[in-house]
Amino acid sequence: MSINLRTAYAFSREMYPKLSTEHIQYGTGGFRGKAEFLDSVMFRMGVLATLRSRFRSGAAIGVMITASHNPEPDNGVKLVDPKGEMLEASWESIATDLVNVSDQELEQQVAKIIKDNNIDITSSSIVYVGMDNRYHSPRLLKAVADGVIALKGNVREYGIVTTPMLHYFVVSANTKEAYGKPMEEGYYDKLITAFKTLRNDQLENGNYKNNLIFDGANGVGARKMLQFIKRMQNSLQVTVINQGIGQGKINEDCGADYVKVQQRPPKSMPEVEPYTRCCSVDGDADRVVYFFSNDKGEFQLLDGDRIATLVAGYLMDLAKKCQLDLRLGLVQTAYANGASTDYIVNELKVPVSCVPTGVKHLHHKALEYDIGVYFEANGHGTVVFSDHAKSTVAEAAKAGDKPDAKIFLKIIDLINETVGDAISDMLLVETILNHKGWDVKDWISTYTDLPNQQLKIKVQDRNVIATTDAERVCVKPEGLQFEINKAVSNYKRGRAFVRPSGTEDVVRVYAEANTKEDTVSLAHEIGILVQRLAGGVGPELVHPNNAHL
Ligand code: 16G
Ligand code: MG
Repeated sequence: MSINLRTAYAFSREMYPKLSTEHIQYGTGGFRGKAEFLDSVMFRMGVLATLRSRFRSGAAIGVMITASHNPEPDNGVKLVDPKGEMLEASWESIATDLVNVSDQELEQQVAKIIKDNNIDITSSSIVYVGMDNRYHSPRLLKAVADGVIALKGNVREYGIVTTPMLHYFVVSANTKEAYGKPMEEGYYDKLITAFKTLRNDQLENGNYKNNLIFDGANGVGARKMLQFIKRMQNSLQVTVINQGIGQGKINEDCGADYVKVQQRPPKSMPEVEPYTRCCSVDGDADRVVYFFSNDKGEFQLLDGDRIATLVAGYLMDLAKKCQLDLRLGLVQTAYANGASTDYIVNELKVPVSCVPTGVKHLHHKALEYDIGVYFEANGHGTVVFSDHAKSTVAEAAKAGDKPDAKIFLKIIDLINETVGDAISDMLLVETILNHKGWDVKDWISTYTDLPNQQLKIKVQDRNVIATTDAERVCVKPEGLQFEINKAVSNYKRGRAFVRPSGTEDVVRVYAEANTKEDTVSLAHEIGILVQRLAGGVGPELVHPNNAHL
C-alpha cells in the first residue's frame, strides 16, 4: 500500500482550510471551540488518530466529537487511547502542534510525526468515530473520516453515541471482545443484563421506590436513555425530561453542569412530590448528579462526592461480606467537599487521595488500587478494578458458597470502567439504593455538606497562576498563597484554592466554610486577591451583600 500524501494535503487545503490563526490547545477535554472553526481541526484529528493507531500496532483509537456541557454553538473533539483512557499526554502536544500549523506546513508536520515516532504508514489502522447530537456534529464527523481516509486508514462510524459508549467500543475491540461487543446493542446488553440480575425482581425495597426523573440535557444521554427504557421492561421506571428534538437546546437551562453550578433544578422541571429522586446528565452523558426537593421545597444536591461515598461504602461492605482482601481506595480532587473527605476518612475509613482536576488524573490514580473509586464533585467518575480483584471475585462467585460474590461480579459488569458513564453510574446508584432500601433522605443524611462557592475571575493571562499539591497550593504569583492562608484562617472550617481553568480563559476560585455567609465572604476575599495579585481585568468584584449599593 502506498500513500500519496501530496494528494491528501491538496485535498485537505481545499476541503478543510484552516480558517483561524488563533492558537488552540489540546486541553483537559480535547479541543473545544465554536463549531464553524473546527473543520480543519477535525480533519487533522482524523489524520492523527490514524497515525496513533499505526503507532499502537493497529489498535483501535477513538475520536469523539462533542463539546460536552458547553452550549450548542460549540463543538469539540477528543481522542481515546487503546485501553479506553484519554490520549497520552505526550501526544496531546503533538495534537496541539498539528492543529496549529498552517495549511502549507501540514505536510511537513505530518512527516515529522511519522519520523519522530518511527511510524510505518503502510501498516494497518482503525479509528472509531462517534458524535453527540449537535446539528454540526455530522459535518465534523465527515471531516474526521476524511482525515482517516486521506491516510488510507480504516474508519468505523458509530453515529450518535455517548462519550462513554465510544470508550466502551474501543476497549471491547482492543480486548477482542473480552470486555463486551463493540456495538451499540452489545453495550445495552451488558449493562441491562447486569442491572436486571441485580434487581432480581425486587423493584422496590424499604424506602426505595422504583421511580426516577432523568434530565437528559437535550443531549445524547436522553436519546440513549430512551433506548435503555425500551429494553429494560420497567425494571426501572424512568421519566426522561429534556429529551432534545424540539424540547430545547443542548445543556440550555438543564443538565448536570447547570444543576451543579446553579444549585437548582432544570428550568423545565415538572411538579413532583417532595423527595422524588431526580438525576441530570451532561450533553455527552459522561457526568451525572442527583437532586431532589425536600418538603420545604428546598433544592438538595447529591453530587459526585455523594455518589463516590455511596459506591465506596457499598463496595467495601460487599468485599467484607465475601471475605475478600482487596485494597479499596477513593480518589477525589480539591473540589471535593471537605465534609465528604472527613466522612470517607473517619466513617468509611477508606484511604483517600487527591489529584489535579481532569478525568485522566483520577483514572490513573485509581488504577493503583484493587478497587479504585474516583469521582469529581461535578459528577465525572467511575470505579476501576484490578485484574487481581476481578479474578478473586470471579473465583469466589464460582465457589458458590458466598451469594454476595455473585452480586459483586454483576456489579463489576454494570460499571463502565473505561471512563465515567452517566447512565452506568445512574444504574449503579439505583442498584445500591435499592439493595440498601434507601431513599434520597437516607442517602443525604450520611453527612452534611459544607456550604461552598465558586467564582470565575478574568485575568490578563491565566498562566501566571501555577499550583502544586493537587492544585491546593498556589506557588505563583509569589505571595498569593500567603494571602489566601491569611484569609482562610479567619473562617471556621474555611478552605479555599485557586487554579487556572483548563477549558476557559479564567482563573477559578473555590471556597468553603462553616456557614453560607462565611463562604460567600471568603470566596469574595480570595477573588479580590486574585484580581489584585494575578493581573485581574475589568472592575473589582463586588461583594454580593453590597451588589445593590
Ligand atoms: C474537563 C474535564 C473535567 C474537568 C473539567 C474542568 C475530562 C473528560 N473532562 O471537562 O474532568 O472537571 O474539564 O474544567 O477530563 P476547568 O479546568 O475549566 O475547571
Ligand atoms: Mg461531558
